[in-house]
Amino acid sequence: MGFTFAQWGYITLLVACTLTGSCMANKSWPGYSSNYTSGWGHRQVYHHPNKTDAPNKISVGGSENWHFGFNYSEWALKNGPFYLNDILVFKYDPPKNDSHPHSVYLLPDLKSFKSCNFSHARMLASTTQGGDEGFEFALKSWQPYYFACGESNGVHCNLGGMKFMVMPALRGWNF
Ligand SMILES: *[C@@H]1O[C@H](CO)[C@@H](O)[C@H](O)[C@H]1NC(C)=O
Ligand SMILES: *[C@@H]1O[C@H](CO)[C@@H](O)[C@H](O)[C@H]1NC(C)=O
Ligand SMILES: *[C@@H]1O[C@H](CO)[C@@H](O)[C@H](O)[C@H]1NC(C)=O
Ligand SMILES: *[C@@H]1O[C@H](CO)[C@@H](O)[C@H](O)[C@H]1NC(C)=O
Ligand SMILES: *[C@@H]1O[C@H](CO)[C@@H](O)[C@H](O)[C@H]1NC(C)=O
Ligand SMILES: *[C@@H]1O[C@H](CO)[C@@H](O)[C@H](O)[C@H]1NC(C)=O
Ligand SMILES: [Cu+2]
Repeated sequence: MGFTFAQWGYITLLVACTLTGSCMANKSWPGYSSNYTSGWGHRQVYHHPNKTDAPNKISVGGSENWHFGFNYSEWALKNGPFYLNDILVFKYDPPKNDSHPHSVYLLPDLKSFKSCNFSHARMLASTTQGGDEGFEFALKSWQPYYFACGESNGVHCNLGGMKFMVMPALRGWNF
């Protein structure tokens, strides 16, 4: 009978916070839920994005995959914008003696991207990592990403069209 210790604690907190006006916004409060839209303090709480706002998985080049002789800059323009936390999937065949291998590099800036200068590039995926389900890369930061194939001394990047730039867009700015 009577209140449990936890209930008393809760009631005490309620009273204390009513008196001090400091009650808002502790997410660990009982009764608080992330779906809670209005209530004590008339606080408007963030609505979770629904499934249509979830990160997308995009196959780079679509059905073309990642190969020499396709304009990936154009593809990126037509298929964008891509959003923060979206996942790009690069699919390409592992090296065979009858085909040229590919890879995925990140170039450090616009200048090196334009000139396909790999001297400070970072390899994201080797020539063997594009098989099966492909190599996945998540756009985790709000920054420009300069992707390019690093094979044949920059020829795939320069002449083969195997480069594109992505600036992830932010979700939730459409309300
Ligand atoms: C929120 O609650 C947690 C756990 O009860 C506590 O550690 C934290 O200090 C509280 N934060 C604020 C701002 O009251
Ligand atoms: C928020 O709502 C969703 C769907 O309506 C539900 O699945 C989820 O459990 C709710 N979350 C909380 C913390 O109540
Ligand atoms: C999800 O959000 C979109 C766009 O805001 C809306 O059109 C759609 O009806 C929503 N779906 C659900 C299940 O709430
Ligand atoms: C690729 O497409 C971009 C954007 O449409 C264009 O600016 C560029 O000239 C194209 N590159 C080639 C080699 O056609
Ligand atoms: C091509 O690959 C096959 C098997 O992987 C190998 O037996 C053959 O020697 C290779 N040919 C050349 C020209 O490298
Ligand atoms: C490539 O970039 C490096 C470092 O930014 C620079 O030192 C080098 O001269 C560049 N190479 C060419 C061919 O521009
Ligand atoms: Cu290549």
